[in-house]
Amino acid sequence: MRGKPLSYLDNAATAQKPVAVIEALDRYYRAENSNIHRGVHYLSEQATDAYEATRAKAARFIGATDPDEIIFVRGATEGINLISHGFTESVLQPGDEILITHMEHHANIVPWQIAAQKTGAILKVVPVDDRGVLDMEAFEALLCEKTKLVSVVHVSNSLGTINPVKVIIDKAHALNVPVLVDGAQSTPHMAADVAELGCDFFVFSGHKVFGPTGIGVLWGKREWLERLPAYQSGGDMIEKVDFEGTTYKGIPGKFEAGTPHIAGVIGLGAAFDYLASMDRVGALQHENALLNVATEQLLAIDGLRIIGTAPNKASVISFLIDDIHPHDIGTFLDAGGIAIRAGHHCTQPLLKRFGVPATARASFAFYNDFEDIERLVEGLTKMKQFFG
Ligand code: C6P
Repeated sequence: MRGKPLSYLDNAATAQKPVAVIEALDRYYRAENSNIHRGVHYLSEQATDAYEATRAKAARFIGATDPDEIIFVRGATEGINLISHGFTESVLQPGDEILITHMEHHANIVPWQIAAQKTGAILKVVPVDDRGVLDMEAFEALLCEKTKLVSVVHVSNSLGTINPVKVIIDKAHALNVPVLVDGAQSTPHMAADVAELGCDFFVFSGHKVFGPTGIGVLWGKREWLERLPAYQSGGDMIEKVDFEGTTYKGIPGKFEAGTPHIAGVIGLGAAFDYLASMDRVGALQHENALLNVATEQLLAIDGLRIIGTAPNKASVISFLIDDIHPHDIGTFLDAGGIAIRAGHHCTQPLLKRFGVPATARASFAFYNDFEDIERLVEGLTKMKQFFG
């Protein structure tokens, strides 16, 4: 990178891809390219089998038992949009409430704002404290019989906070309120188990779990997916079309209109295989060690302030140094081959809550090492000297 070795510390934005994923994409396009569910020929059968095999792998990846409850979408964003569309069409009424938190990504705010505008429902927001921990007393106070859905992020992309989603789900279910969990930032680090969590919907993006971009997963409980209307319509999602009317396939087909991202699904399948062959508990321990060492060494830099100091965190560190603009921090580090993200991380309301328009963010994956941290700290020290 710019003549320097690379320290890739922007894993929360997207992860690097294992060779197995790149080879699966290459093999599909080179030797197996074909459309699915349509052809009677060999290639189409092969592609269909590989596509459907990934559905079963996706179910195993998140502890779901029924592969039909897996819907392939473009990513976490589209998964949430699919559910918000369904709730707009068939659940929400004027005066109903949708409960989200102050630490949501825009992908889990804007779709609900639109749903509220269209239906007359009201968006309620659970506050966070100065460490970036959810205010659970406020959550309990806001949760009521008017709440029609709780939609909450599992791990904050800006702060790293790991939210107590199991507690949230249990409390919501006690009032018969369904819960959507945004697993975009939890799935890269820890094994999510929807059966154990008991949530009603779970979304994540393929590119953050070492798979291709443009593909992701929405999981929903069968009863919910059967109840919600189709999101898009067209080929492949129908059972029978007549000019007088159309009948739709059952799940998952009902939600997968048109030719899907077949290569993406196959590549994602290779990412699931890769992760299944890994010691994920060991990987998480390594990431936690990186988080602890990086936190300690960054805090030793004079003028550095970490935004997001929850006791239970994933390996994401947002920080500021003196009054140096985060974009300048990012640009300076980039010149030394260190890739971080700078900006609002698609969480403007959250950063406003902390009184800052942007932060610099270093986020780790299992393939990062302690040398990456040394280089980061060295880069920031040089930057401080540079800016005087
Ligand atoms: N966060 C980040 O740098 P998509 O773009 O659909 O793959 O994922 C959206 C999304 C939803 N929820 C959370 C918690 C996320 O972190 C993201 C994506 C990236 O933090 C890109 S903004």
